[in-house]
Amino acid sequence: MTADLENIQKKLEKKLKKERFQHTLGVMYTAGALAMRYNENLEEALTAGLLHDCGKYCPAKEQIKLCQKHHIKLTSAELEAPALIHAKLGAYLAEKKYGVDNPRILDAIRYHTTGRPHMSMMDKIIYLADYIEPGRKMIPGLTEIRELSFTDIEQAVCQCAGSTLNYLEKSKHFIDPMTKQTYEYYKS
Ligand code: DGI
Ligand code: FE
Ligand code: FE
Repeated sequence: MTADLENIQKKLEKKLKKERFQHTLGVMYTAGALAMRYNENLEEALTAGLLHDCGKYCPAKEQIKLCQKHHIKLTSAELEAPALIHAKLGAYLAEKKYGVDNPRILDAIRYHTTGRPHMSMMDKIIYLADYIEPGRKMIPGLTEIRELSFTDIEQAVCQCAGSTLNYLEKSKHFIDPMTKQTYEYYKS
């Protein structure tokens, strides 16, 4: 591991709760494996995986306050569903507090929760690594999405988005238009 990655890891270990940090390591290594599979830059994938949830070091209410403080504009959907905020805040913190200036890494962090149409390979890798990392609780369809991530990444993204949407609809959560758009785009 490079010195940069080691430094970020040490900082995050202090900031995040134990389970969140463990999840973060799982996403980092899974993103690394996917980067090897799809010829993506390995260090970029590891960095994005490591930092993807760095915005989750405090509760949602504090995340909103931090966004106000740093003039990060939140959409009405993000205010309606505060579980989304850590992605945008995370991209900001990755840049300002962890010294990342690579837009591919910052975008992958920014879109890791909702996805987006036309995702880059790095976006897809982090979106899926977050969903399939070894520490994730087993849910129906997960085994198939784990396999698909390494065999047919477009189809994996489609099923991941579909499964998330299905869960949100069933549990009557507010759905961000972007979450819906991701599914619609990858379905066709
Ligand atoms: O941060 P993680 O827990 O590792 O995972 P995540 O960033 O993918 O997602 C956090 C939560 O956000 C997860 O329970 C799914 C949820 N989510 C994704 N899209 C939407 C959403 N929640 C709402 N309310 N609306 C959405 O559109
Ligand atoms: Fe997240
Ligand atoms: Fe995550």
